Amino acid sequence: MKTAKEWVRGSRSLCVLTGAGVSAESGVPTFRGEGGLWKGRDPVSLATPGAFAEDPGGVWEWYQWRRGKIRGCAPNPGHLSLAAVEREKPDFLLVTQNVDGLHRAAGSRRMVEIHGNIWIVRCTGCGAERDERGDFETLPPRCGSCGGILRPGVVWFGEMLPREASEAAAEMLDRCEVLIVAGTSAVVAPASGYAAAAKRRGARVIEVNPDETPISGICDAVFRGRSAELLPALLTD
Ligand code: BV8
Ligand code: ZN
Repeated sequence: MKTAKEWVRGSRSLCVLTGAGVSAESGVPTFRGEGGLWKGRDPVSLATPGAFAEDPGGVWEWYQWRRGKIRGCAPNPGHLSLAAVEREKPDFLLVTQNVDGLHRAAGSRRMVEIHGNIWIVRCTGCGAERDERGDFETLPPRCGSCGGILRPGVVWFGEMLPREASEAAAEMLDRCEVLIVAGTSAVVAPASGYAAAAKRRGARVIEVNPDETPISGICDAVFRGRSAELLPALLTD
């Protein structure tokens, strides 16, 4: 831990990639952990444009359930330590796969949400977008101005990542001296390739995860534990 802390402290450009595991200790169910399934259905089969086109109401039931689960959750010390360290680093970017909004709630601003945000709804008709925290009376919800079906503002499987977020992540991966990868099973592309890309370029890669993942083998340091405890340990003196 001492060496890894030195790498982090000594780095000018620090990048952190987070996944659902960073929100687990706030009570947000992860995708692939126990409880990740929903009514026996695999999230990957629900989080697709095809599933939504076929059954927008049914897919919205899942999102409304998830929004309800997340609404009561608060950022944990892992989120807070990431928000704090961004204020100390000249060059910092948090790249999150999480759609729960907890990093922003913790105060993170130098952050890109590469898989979108579950609180944003976007009209499939006129494209109007808004941050909507409440529950919808009827599902699928419809646009007040054009009557089009509203969709969750997240990136589904088979959809491209938001261009700006994706470019900002790529630029940071291209220059960061240290990349910390926390709370991700590293199976979803293109984020699953970020660690190897940074490593190839000479960055030090640190993993924080209780379990082994496909990127564990290429990391310079691996901390097998919980991010709410390990991120503050890594990021604060
Ligand atoms: C793209 C938003 C170009 C939605 C998500 C075949 C056909 C079509 C596509 C593909 C294909 N093969 C591959 C692809 C590409 C596909 C993909 O990777 N599929 C996977 C399933 C193989 N990717 C895409 O489609 C991406 N777009 O590539 O565009 C393209 C276009 C067309 C065709 C091809 C390519 C878009 C991917 C975005 C999908 N959207 N979410 C929603 O939320 O509803 S992904 C979803 O999974 C979440 O965002 C989540 O963040 C992400 C990754 O999961 P994790 O965050 O890692 O969470 P997980 O539960 O898996 O793991 C939790 C980890 O935490 C575990 O390791 C656990 O040990 C750890 N943990 C637990 N507790 C703790 C902890 N760690 C620390 N502390 C703890 N306390
Ligand atoms: Zn509309």
